[in-house]
Amino acid sequence: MTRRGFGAGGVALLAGYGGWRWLETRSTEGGLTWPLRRFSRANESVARALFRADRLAPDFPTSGARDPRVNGVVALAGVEGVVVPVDADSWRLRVFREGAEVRPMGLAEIRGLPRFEQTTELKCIEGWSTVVRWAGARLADLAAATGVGARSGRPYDAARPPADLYEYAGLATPDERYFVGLDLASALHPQTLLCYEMNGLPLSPEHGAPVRLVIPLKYGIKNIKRVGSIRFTDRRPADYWAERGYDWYAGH
Ligand SMILES: Nc1nc2c(c(=O)[nH]1)N[C@H]1C(S)=C(S)[C@@H](COP(=O)(O)O)O[C@H]1N2
Ligand SMILES: [Mo]
Repeated sequence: MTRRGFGAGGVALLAGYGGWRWLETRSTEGGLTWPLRRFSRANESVARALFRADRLAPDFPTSGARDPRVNGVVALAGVEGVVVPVDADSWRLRVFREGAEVRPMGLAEIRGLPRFEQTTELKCIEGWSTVVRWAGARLADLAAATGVGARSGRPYDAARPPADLYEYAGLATPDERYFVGLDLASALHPQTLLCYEMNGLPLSPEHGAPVRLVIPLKYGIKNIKRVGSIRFTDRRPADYWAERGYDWYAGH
């Protein structure tokens, strides 16, 4: 090694050690040393900036649609792991606006919203993906028709959302054992659907009947099955897999 090479390496080594010591002595915020925390915040704002309503997940030819594997039965199955169906007639979607409950909606009401079909990829973070034909209502239309997406609580035109929209939406199963948090741009994205049909048939209990979320710009973990409640809020909602170490945004 030349003298010069050693010098540079030594400086880098010292800088590395010094830098690590410096990081270690910084205050922690939410369990992360603050420069790292700031870095992950920067990533979040980049993720938000990229997530524009005109960014669409690809739509595939319907002929390529297949049934996805049943993956994850948290809040669907009893102790034996067997999925226990819910009764679609008595099922209600409970809708909240920052604490205040708006009247619950039945399946007929959700089916009464404009119907959309899309053939998109369901991508699991485990590494598999399946193209699926989905049918359902846009969450954006539900938020607009009921006014639940806005702080005023007044219904609005989904194409011209008001300035007082909430920042987040949180969805949970009826028993609240599985739950996801979404930034509002993702929740109100035109491909974010409350689905009641999969590949031309009514949704099965294993895939989330009566209604599951399909959000193709996010990984499978955000595609909550058996939705029981939706809350529009300004506080970032809890998220089942974010609590277990995955990225809260989980976009791809
Ligand atoms: N209620 C509930 N929804 C859930 C899960 C779960 O365990 N419980 N798993 C998620 C994961 S990790 C994936 S990949 C998809 C899989 O959907 P599928 O079973 O319809 O293929 O559901 C998501 N929604
Ligand atoms: Mo998944």
